[in-house]
Amino acid sequence: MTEKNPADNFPAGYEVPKVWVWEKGNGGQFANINRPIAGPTHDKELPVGKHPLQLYSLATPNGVKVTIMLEELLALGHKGAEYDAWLIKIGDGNQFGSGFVEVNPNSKIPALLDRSTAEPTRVFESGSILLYLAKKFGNAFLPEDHKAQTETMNWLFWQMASAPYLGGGFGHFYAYAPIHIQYAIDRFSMEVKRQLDVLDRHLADNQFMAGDSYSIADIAIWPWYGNLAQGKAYGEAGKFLDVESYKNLQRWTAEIAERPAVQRGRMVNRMHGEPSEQLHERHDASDFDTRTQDKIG
Ligand SMILES: N[C@@H](CCC(=O)N[C@@H](CS)C(=O)NCC(=O)O)C(=O)O
Repeated sequence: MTEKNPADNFPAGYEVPKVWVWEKGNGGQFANINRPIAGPTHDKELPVGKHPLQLYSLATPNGVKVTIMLEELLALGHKGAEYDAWLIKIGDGNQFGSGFVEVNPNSKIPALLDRSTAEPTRVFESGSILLYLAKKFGNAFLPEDHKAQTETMNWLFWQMASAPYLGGGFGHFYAYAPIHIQYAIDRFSMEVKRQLDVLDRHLADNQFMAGDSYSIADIAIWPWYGNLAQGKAYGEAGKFLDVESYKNLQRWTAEIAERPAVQRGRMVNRMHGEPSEQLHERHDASDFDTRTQDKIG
């Protein structure tokens, strides 16, 4: 580590202690749920519905990946992809209930329980869930061709590794931190702009992330980078990062936004935005009907 003058630190005079100590409520939007300890905080069974797949989630970008995938599978005619989507309110700490922790020991949404297997199978981490569902339904949205399948995996893993810079880095320090720290905002804006450029250059020569066909790589990337490209993430972040200038990313974002399964998927477990776009829980395909009528009417 380079030598640092405590007077230059923020707050001025702060010296890094030898051992970090948890001080509850260190500020910021998620101070009430952040904790340095894993495991459940309370006993709470998870509800179980009638379908083979039980999803415990919220319509954050990571959650929306899975509901889009399930709606896409149903649109392809895979009846086994019928699902119950239960709401996990992470702001209220539902992810620390004992039942949820049994499905995801990492206490993060989304978490899936597949009850169609001999023993129920738990699946956590959104990338793992997308791959699990693709394989379960005959490599749906996973190209057979060796090169395209490898590209799909490249971009799926790229998304899993890159989005924490966007959300946990840029989004946190731009929108959620209790103070604006120029060093942090500059560092993560630089990285997110670089990521947007990576996508934009790739999409100049490719219709979708893995080439000609829409895949789980698109389903993973769109809820994060498509949302940002549409100016829907972190308040004024779209303008701040000049997302309009990434023309190929804009083309890809708009094309995917047109898909009916994407429009349905982004409504499920949604607690924010227009009430007509929120479907807090989904237990049947008909649950969308009233929302759609509201939108048209
Ligand atoms: N790498 C995980 C990240 C999941 C994640 O960060 N989920 C957030 C919401 S987007 C969450 O549950 N946060 C609650 C918490 O941190 O306590 C995935 O892709 O599934």
